[in-house]
Amino acid sequence: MGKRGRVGKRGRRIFNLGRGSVNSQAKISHVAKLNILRPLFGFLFSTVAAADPIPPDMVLIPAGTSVIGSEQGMEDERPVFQVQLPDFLMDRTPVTVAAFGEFVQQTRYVSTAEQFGDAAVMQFGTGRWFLQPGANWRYPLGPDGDAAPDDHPVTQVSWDDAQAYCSAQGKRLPSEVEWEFAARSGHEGDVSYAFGDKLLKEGDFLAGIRLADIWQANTWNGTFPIINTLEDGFATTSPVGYFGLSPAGLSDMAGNVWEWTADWHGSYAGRESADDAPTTGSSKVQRGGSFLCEAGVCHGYRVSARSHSTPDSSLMHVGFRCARDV
Ligand SMILES: [Ca+2]
Repeated sequence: MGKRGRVGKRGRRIFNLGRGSVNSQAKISHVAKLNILRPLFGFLFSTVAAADPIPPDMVLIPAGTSVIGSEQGMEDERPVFQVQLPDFLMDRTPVTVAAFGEFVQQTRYVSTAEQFGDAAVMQFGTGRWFLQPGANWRYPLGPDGDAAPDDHPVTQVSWDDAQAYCSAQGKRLPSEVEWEFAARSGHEGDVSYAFGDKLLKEGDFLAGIRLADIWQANTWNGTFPIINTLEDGFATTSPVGYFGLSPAGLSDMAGNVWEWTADWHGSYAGRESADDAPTTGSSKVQRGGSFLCEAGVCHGYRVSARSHSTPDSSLMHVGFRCARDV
């Protein structure tokens, strides 16, 4: 997995920044418990352990049926269709900077942004996107910006980078349908966000006084792209797991960073199952919204919202998580 050649010609790097930027644009593994029981059950244990395929950093998404899309959503979220999926596993959180760094150290992988020497950064205040020289997964805003914190989702990674990482872990990127299915998992009926229907959770009472409401996602607070009031506490990325856990046990499925999926972006017209995603295209779907999404502009952190970019795009508000068959 050494250094690859430059991906295409620079002029072909067309950033479809999608709504996220134009607008700018559990199961706990039983392995630990079983290790305690190992001396007691000897041979029997080995049989039980082999039957438990869920690593601690992943969640089992149970098989079932679900609607995909929203008739109230943007044009590319319609028409709604239904899918049936088997059990599968999803990473609990987006891949962190530390985890990606470990992968780079082990494989000497060189990311797309490092090959090009730049990556896409949005100018706060104007919403203008530009290719920032020296921006990459280590320094998402460029060499003069802060280093990416270890426990934040890795950004400035292309679809190709995401694919390479997941493959090295024996995993894969989730399909677009799997991503939405997982976001909806654990909810009865329709739901707005992976963590529920309310972006603000009412604060608890302390000594008879109700504390401030709690944000459930890292989004854009205020008027995009001019004013970010930072009510949720973060101007860019936030630590994984900090915001709104879904009933299925997944964090950061709304806000923080958009997440690459395996699929090409295309219309839902004619879709009838999980198996008929487009086989070709120019851009790959991202899901989940980001810290740049304001509800009045893109509202990209809804379960059905979609964005997309060319596979060699590296952006300051896009990361990924991996999935795996059971
Ligand atoms: Ca924020």
